[in-house]
Amino acid sequence: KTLVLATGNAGKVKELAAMLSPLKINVVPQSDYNVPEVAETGTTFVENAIIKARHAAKITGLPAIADDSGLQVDALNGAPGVYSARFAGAQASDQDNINKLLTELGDNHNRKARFCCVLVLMRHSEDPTPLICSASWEGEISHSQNGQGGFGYDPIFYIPNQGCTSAQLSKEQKNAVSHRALALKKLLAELSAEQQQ
Ligand code: ITT
Repeated sequence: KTLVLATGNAGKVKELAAMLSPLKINVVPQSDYNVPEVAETGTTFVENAIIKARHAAKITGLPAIADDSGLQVDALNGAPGVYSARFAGAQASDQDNINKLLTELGDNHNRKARFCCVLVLMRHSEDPTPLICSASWEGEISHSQNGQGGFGYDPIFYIPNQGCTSAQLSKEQKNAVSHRALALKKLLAELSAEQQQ
């Protein structure tokens, strides 16, 4: 059984592949099939994840999982949200996005934020009932960057009960508690329930 990871984000590929590695599934990134990027025209994580999963399933002829995720900052009314990857512009680097976020938040006392992740599994490109699971991870935006692990906004995502940023967690620690880990756990539970029917 082969499953395509419908993402061009190397950080997501690493995390999802590591979390799926105990299963008897052959997990391959969409780059192995030269799947081109598709426009994320949705206004919700769910819409964008469906667009990406359907696109990869169509081109590869294989089942595909897509991940649409982002950071919601309360004091910025939920921004950057679905625009997290492109917050500082279409070609923005993770560092550009972090800089813009820290600038916009300034010294605001309300630093509450959460990562959200929606995972969509399309068994084939015309799948009328894709599996859709979501989860979030509560934290705070730190005043400065810390840690080298993870990707994206991890260096400024402070987790109070761990006393560090998500970039300071080991891969194993992040993959045990992250928004992506939780969403994947739910997806796998739904999948195994379905297979037992
Ligand atoms: P694909 O669409 O190809 O999957 P992308 O990076 O464009 O890649 P998204 O549109 O879902 O993906 O953007 C998600 C952004 O949210 C991502 O680029 C990060 O900046 C941020 N993000 C999501 N999960 C994260 C995590 O676990 N740690 C840090 N930042 C994260």
